[in-house]
Amino acid sequence: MTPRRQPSRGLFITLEGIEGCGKSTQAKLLGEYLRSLGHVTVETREPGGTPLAEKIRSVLLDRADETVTAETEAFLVFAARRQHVAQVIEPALARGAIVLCDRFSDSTLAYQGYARGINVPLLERLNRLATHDVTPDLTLLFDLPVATGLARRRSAAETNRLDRESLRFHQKVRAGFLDLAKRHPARMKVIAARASKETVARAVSRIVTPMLKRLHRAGRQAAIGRATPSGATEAGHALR
Ligand code: ATM
Repeated sequence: MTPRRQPSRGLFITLEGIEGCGKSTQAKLLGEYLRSLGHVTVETREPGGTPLAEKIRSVLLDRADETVTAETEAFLVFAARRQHVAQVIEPALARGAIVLCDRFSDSTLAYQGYARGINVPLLERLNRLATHDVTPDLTLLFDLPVATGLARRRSAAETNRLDRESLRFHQKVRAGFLDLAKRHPARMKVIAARASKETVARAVSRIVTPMLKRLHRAGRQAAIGRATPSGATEAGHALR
């Protein structure tokens, strides 16, 4: 498993949390905000984001009457992720876009690891294979009590196979996300998600805005790097 992460000029932001935490709404609002500032964004989701990965999503979330093992879930998610990273995320970052991804690797650790019980370090290794070491620059974790999230979610028109898991399962997912945030404090920022969507959106922009300045500076440096005679190095990724 060779690390193949190339320096890129874009910014990779993931949005995570339990069901009903409001991350999809916040992804949309953040995308609008970033585009209003003139940034190019790519909004995508996992599992999914390419035609093949969306098919895998349907299989994963299907409510058919067949028991699905934890490992089956993990392999489906990783297959979808490899395709998504290769086809969408890496090219977008290479073009300098801001990629907003609704769920990514932390969901696998929270759902298939902390909640289903697959060894987390093993999932982390498999994840490196699936992502070729593409790691978010920032992960926004929208946190709220499980009962609140599930009540929101279950009032929605459609529920999927995982929505219908027990309260205990979703509590383990939430605890897993919070543990990951403790382990990765520089990358993962916890946002209280019980407030109104406007209040949550303000909390998001307070975190994201300073990163845009650094992205802008890095972009300028990269342009200067490219303008120099051959042999000069390009500026690396904005935040690495
Ligand atoms: P959304 O409803 O947030 O799009 O997520 C779809 C489901 O995929 C979500 N389930 N519920 N409830 C969590 C699940 N999922 C995983 O189990 N592992 C993963 O790695 C990812 C990305 C999603």
